[in-house]
Parts: sequence; C-alpha cells; structure tokens
Amino acid sequence: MSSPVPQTLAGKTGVVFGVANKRSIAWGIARAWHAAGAKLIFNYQGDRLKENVEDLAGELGADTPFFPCDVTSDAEIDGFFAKVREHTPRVDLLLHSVAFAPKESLEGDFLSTTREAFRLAHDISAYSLVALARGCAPLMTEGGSIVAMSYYGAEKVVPHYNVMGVAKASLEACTRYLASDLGQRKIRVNCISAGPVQTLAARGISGFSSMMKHYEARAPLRRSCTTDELGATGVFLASEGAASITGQVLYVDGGYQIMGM
Ligand code: NAD
Ligand code: 0WE
Repeated sequence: MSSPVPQTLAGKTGVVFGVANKRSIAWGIARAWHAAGAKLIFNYQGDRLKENVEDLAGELGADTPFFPCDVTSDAEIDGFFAKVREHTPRVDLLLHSVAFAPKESLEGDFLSTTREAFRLAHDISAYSLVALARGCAPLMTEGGSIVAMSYYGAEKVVPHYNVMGVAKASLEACTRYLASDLGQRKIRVNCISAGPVQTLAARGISGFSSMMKHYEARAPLRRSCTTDELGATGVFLASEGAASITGQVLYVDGGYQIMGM
C-alpha cells in the first residue's frame, strides 16, 4: 500500500532546534519532516526539557538522537555539532524554532526595554540563527535548507510583542544575509512567519485568546494556522519544490498579513 505522505525528504537528515513539548511548532515541523521520510536529530535546551524531548524523539524511532544545546553558549553549539558529526556525515535540513525575551519585556511598553532584555532577546532569538547556520553549514555538503520561525510583529507594531518584534526583524534580516552567503553552497535560508498558535511560548501571554479571536474576525481565512499546516510548509521549504526560494519570509497566517484594515 502506498503511504498517504509523499516521501519527498527520503534520504535526508534534519537537525531540529526548539522542541519543548508536543505543542511546540518545532514538533509539528519535525513530525511532518519525519512523515516525509527524513531522519532527525533534536536539541534540548537543558535538563528541564530533556525528558520531554527524549519521549517525543522516541516516538519517531527508539534510536532518534537528541543532544543538549543552549543557544546562548558557543561551547554547547560546538559540542552539539560535534555529536551530530559522530552520528551522520551529512546534514540536509536545519530548523530554528527558538525564541526568548524576559517576561517583563513582553508586558509593558517598548520604551521600557532594558539593555539586558534587548541583549538576551537578540542573542537567543536572532544571533542563534547565525551561530547554528555556521555550525551546520560544513555538514551540508550537498546543499541544504534552513528554516526559521518568525512572526508579523517583525514588520508591524503588535502591542506588547515589543523587543521580540525587533528581534524578529533582525532574524528576518539575518535570513537574507545568510541566504546571500550560503547560496553558492546550495544552502537555502527562509523564514516561516506563523500566525498565533497556542504553545508554551504563547501561554501566559495576556490577551493571547483575544488575539486568536482577532484573526478569526479579520484574517481572509477567518483563522490563524495549525502546527500541521506549519509542518506542511516546512516540508515544502525543505523539498525540491522550493529549490529556487531563498532569503524569503513565507506567511502561514490565514492571510492576515495582506490586510490593511
Ligand atoms: P515553544 O515554547 O514550544 O518553543 C520555544 C523553544 O525555544 C523552546 O523549545 C525552548 O526550549 C527554546 N529556547 C528558548 N531559549 C533557548 C535557549 N537559550 N537555548 C535553546 N533553546 C531555547 O514555543 P513555539 O511557539 O513553538 O515557538 C517556536 C518559534 O515559533 C519561536 O521562534 C517563536 O517566536 C515562533 N513563533 C511562535 C508563534 C506562536 O504564536 N506560538 C507564532 C509565530 C512564530
Ligand atoms: O514569538 C512569540 C513568543 C516568544 C516568546 C514567548 C515568551 C513567553 C514566556 C518569547 N519569550 C517569552 N518569554 C517568556 O518568559 N510569539 C509569536 C507568540 C506571541 O507572543 C506575544 C504575542 C505573540 C503572538 C507576546 C505579546 C504579544 C503577542
């Protein structure tokens, strides 16, 4: 019997950053990459998340590797890719689905952003894409596809998104500069700009459910997006179907981004 999912990523190996639990966008894209035939390697942020990632990675096969990596540490990034290299001689795909800003900086106004909140948000949410691309590129010997997660707050003011919006603008600019540097090595770099999704990073953000309602009222498709849909777009960007797409931001947001009012 034929598989319901075309095996478009058969023979490819992907590295996935940003699984915290089963609701994570990274898990949605990982599941889709796996269903399309890719072999995967996961990071986990610290001991707190090790068990979660161990259990989820195990669902894709008992031997699925997962290694620690906090992206604020150059030593941990080096150590992570050294482990990857012991496991596989080649990597084809990299998912960056990592973001953080101190909770206080996502509550008041942007004017109050401290130097430290600004530094940390940009380090974890934008610079880490550069560092991970540099770690991964030497393993992408037959070209590759790098995908990072962004949000509309990068280009328009979304109340309370604050310093994360500025960090996402940086992430999108980093995507373009990396695409330019890595194009000759047939490595493509793109962002998926997702509409709001109920994940760990979204929970506890006050007004999140009214933001969902806003998409249900205003987006052309009258809804935001699902992690399954983000997975399908992740498979497309990883596949030959996207062979000439690089440096772009693709909106998976029910069409919200096109509206002026
Ligand atoms: P999530 O909490 O499931 O994932 C965030 C991940 O970032 C976690 O796995 C966490 O471990 C990781 N992380 C944070 N600091 C880290 C560090 N120092 N080192 C390594 N990992 C670190 O939430 P999510 O919503 O799945 O977020 C994933 C990505 O999607 C983020 O880039 C987020 O900005 C983006 N995004 C989310 C939404 C949404 O509404 N949830 C919308 C658009 C874009
Ligand atoms: O990128 C994000 C959220 C990323 C995020 C979430 C948290 C919550 C817990 C980064 N840092 C933290 N720090 C914490 O302490 N999104 C796109 C989801 C999101 O977050 C918002 C949004 C949307 C949408 C915050 C304010 C307004 C809108």
